[in-house]
Amino acid sequence: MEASVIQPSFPVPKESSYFRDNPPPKPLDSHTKLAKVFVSYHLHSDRGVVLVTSGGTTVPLENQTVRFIDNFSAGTRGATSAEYFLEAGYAVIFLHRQFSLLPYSRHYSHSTNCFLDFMTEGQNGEVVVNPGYQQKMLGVLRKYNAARRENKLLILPFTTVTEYLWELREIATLMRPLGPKALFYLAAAVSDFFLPKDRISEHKIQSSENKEPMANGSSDAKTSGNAPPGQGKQLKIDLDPVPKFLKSLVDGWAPEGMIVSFKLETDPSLLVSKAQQALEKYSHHLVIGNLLSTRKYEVVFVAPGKEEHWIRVPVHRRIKSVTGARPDIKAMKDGQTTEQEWLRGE
Ligand code: PAZ
Repeated sequence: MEASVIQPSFPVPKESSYFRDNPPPKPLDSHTKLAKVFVSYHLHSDRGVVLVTSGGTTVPLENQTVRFIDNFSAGTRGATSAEYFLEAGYAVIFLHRQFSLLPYSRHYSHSTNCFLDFMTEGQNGEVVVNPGYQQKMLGVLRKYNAARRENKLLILPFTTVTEYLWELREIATLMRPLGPKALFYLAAAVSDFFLPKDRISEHKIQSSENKEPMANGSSDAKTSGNAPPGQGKQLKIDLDPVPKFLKSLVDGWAPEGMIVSFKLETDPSLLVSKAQQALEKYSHHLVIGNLLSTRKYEVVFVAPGKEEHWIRVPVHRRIKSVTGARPDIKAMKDGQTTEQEWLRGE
């Protein structure tokens, strides 16, 4: 099946109609309850509360979703930053793409090692941590346990862009009483486009030439196209623009909070100007720009009235990771994912 995406040319829908037309995710109520209890718990402490968003959102192409469009993000930035926020004394609400990296467990999940490689059999047939990993794992475990003991980490998942936006609006609104103690650190990679509820097919989009009606009774004209005889039909997806929620966040949902957004680009010549444009458009506090190819070791801070400021991991630290003798997580530094990613320059 060949897919071509036609970019929309009509006006961006308003926030209210987005929420009216795209229903909330099923777990929103339970997530809201958890977030409410969490925020109340920290409300009268000196502690800041940060909402860290992490991972990429999906745009489902079918209601019973077989295919979806995804946004790039492993969750490394978000999960790693969450750990640093916790160490700095913040309470963290970690709103992440389900199954992406999580604070603390990220050191052992999604790596080239199977988690069983971290274990070995003890003298009495018990499972113990491999001596080579003991020291680091103890450090990670202690930090993880401290965060749990002090009720400083709330982990909530999303998958689709609509789920993300519902969750963001709900949590931000709940965080309003925190005033300037609320920090928003928006590292998630959020789709700019979505397929509205009224145009999404219920069942799996068919690639054959049958002109069967869809289960909802409609024709599949929205997602079909002509094809040369004897070939599967093309898939044409007509996406709507996602409303610019950063504006709603800054002006309405979290007017007193500090808001840090991220900007990911692939063209180096666009990065700083796009970050500046975002700052001008939404009037928030900081945009952290990064390029897909170098995001592991350099970012640029763009803040109102300030010169752009680059932060780079020193070259010797990068080289150390890449040339680490053993292809396992011991050769990795905080904030990096797999050694293979480093070797690929990702
Ligand atoms: O999750 P990750 O570490 O693989 O990537 C992080 C990131 C590049 C998604 C993040 O730093 C970022 O730039 N987020 C915003 C993406 C955007 O412009 O939509």
